[in-house]
Amino acid sequence: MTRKDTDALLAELTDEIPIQHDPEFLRRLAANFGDIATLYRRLYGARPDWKESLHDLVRMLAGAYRARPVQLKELDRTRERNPRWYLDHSIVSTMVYVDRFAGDLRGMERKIPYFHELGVNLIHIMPILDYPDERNDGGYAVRDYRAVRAEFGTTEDLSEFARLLHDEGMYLELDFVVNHCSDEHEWAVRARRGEKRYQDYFFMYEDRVIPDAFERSLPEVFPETAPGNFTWVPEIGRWVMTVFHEYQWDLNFSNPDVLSEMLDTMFFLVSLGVDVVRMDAVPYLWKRIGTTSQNLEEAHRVMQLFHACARVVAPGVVFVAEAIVQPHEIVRYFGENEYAGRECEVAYNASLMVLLWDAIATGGTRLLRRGLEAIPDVPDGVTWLTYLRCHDDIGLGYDDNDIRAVGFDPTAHRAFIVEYFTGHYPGSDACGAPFMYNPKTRDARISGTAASLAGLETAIASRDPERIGLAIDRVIMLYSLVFSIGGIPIVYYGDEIATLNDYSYTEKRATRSDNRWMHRPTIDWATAALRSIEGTVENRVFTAISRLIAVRKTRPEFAGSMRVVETFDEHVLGFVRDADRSRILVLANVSPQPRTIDSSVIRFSGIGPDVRDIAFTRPVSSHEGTMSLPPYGFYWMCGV
Ligand code: OTU
Repeated sequence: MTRKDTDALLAELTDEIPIQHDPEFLRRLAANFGDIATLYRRLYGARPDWKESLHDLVRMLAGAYRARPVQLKELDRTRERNPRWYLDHSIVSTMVYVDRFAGDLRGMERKIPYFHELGVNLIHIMPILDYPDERNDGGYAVRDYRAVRAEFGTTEDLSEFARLLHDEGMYLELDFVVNHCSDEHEWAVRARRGEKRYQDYFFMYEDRVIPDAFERSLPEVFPETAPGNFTWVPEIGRWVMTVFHEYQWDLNFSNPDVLSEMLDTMFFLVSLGVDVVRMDAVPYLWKRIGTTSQNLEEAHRVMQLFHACARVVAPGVVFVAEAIVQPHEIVRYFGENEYAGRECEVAYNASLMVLLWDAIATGGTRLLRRGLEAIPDVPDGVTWLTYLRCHDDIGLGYDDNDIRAVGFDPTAHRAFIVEYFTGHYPGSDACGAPFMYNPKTRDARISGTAASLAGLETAIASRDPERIGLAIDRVIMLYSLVFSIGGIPIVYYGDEIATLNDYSYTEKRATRSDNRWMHRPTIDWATAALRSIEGTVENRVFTAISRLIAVRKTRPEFAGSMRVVETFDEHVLGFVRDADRSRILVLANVSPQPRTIDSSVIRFSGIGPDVRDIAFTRPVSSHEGTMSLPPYGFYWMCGV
């Protein structure tokens, strides 16, 4: 639509509906209405009533704006003046399950000093909205988006927690499970009762014709436990689309009522004080027969529309895309062309995550380097979430072409990675478990905590101090890359004290068939207290991680640009990070052997000749033109 068309539409609207005479709302609406109307027409323009439903949407935005608490409106204004607040190098994230970390939301308040001690300040709390007791996918099957699950507290407790975080200069991140809801959600219950309005919120079919047509090209997310993408619902005699588990009903975004309802829901959540919204499973938001129904253009349009509406109601809020897809598809969630930087400001760097683990398995940097060099350009003003572990499995989502380009066979290499991390490869100390092996595609993913995957569990069982030391060094080296390579780093809760796999999930019906629970630990605070006792594993890891975070916060280079440098050793990764007038050179040995490299690397990288290590202020051990790195050793170097 042209500017003239959207202006005319907006004029119609302002005449017709009592938009609150608030200059701020009207200014933001005018600034973003062009995008809103254009996107809306692209998605719903084929419907005869699209203009009326767009009017309804704007009315809803006015209501959401009015309901936004004054102190959050103030925060929005501050962030409008500093729109890049989330790009600051001082932001370091963690993600925690409220119950497993602190019991409930009140308990979370008491953990704020722990967050300070570690140095994290963007707190992602895992799903806490009301969900059923058993069929809940760890909270990703929401029964009521407007209520906190009773065991965690209330929505007031959540707002209070957000307020406390803000007072401490911290931020709150919450999931928005946007693609599906629980089959116990009121919409699903009413659909099952036969109410047409709510049946249209989902994808429902009386026979197998359409489901079969979809199935021909739809992949399976949980092939072992939830094969197929449709579930028979006997009460209404219909097949319902359930791409994830059979109790997670996919919402139908081709129905504008669903869009409006979910937007309204999101505004309710952010009005509680959420700063960062994690958009769960975004690639799946739009479905079309004959496609994989992932990453479709309309899914991007829906997100761009969400973003444009948020710029009107809550411009201080930032979106994270949880799109665990191929590298070239992930970057599209930052927005492209006229929407560059205006879809999601942040995205999980799933590609880098698996490449870090790849470097451990191979003891080399071939694929990691290739992947770093091949990370597609991203728009200005966006950033990555850089992580090693999260609550999900590790999917081997690298690009086959990259694997081939470095001389490996994609199928054989993936099989090797799975063998390595499940501890079946000779010499591997890794202790992970295969997740969702799919015999049709031979695809497997991996579960396990960072420490167990890095070999600590096996090493402790062997009582061999050298092996234990090596495993600890592996974890620390990996985290040193997470903190230095770019993006917002995440410390997955428990990793900072080297938590091992928890096998008790097999004892409970709700978790038994999902081994992702082995890396969703219940923190034992007596064990965590060992972090202050010198020489313990917990102490060695916690001290290093908190130290690296503290150093990162002092160095603006870590928010600057990154460039891979040649080290002439395939076991040593090198890159520089640049601020306006200063540079840091990072070198990391990803292998269990000591490496000696040519010190010209320092000169060629533009720092030096005299350098110092700021990571642990260790002397850089150089000798006659060479420099050595111990097994899994690393330096963050700057000139003196
Ligand atoms: C997400 O993950 C969540 O992180 C999971 O915990 C949920 O189970 C799931 O959504 C359903 O809500 O497939 O293996 O491209 O890969 O959304 C994890 C994105 C997943 C998907 C991702 C999904």
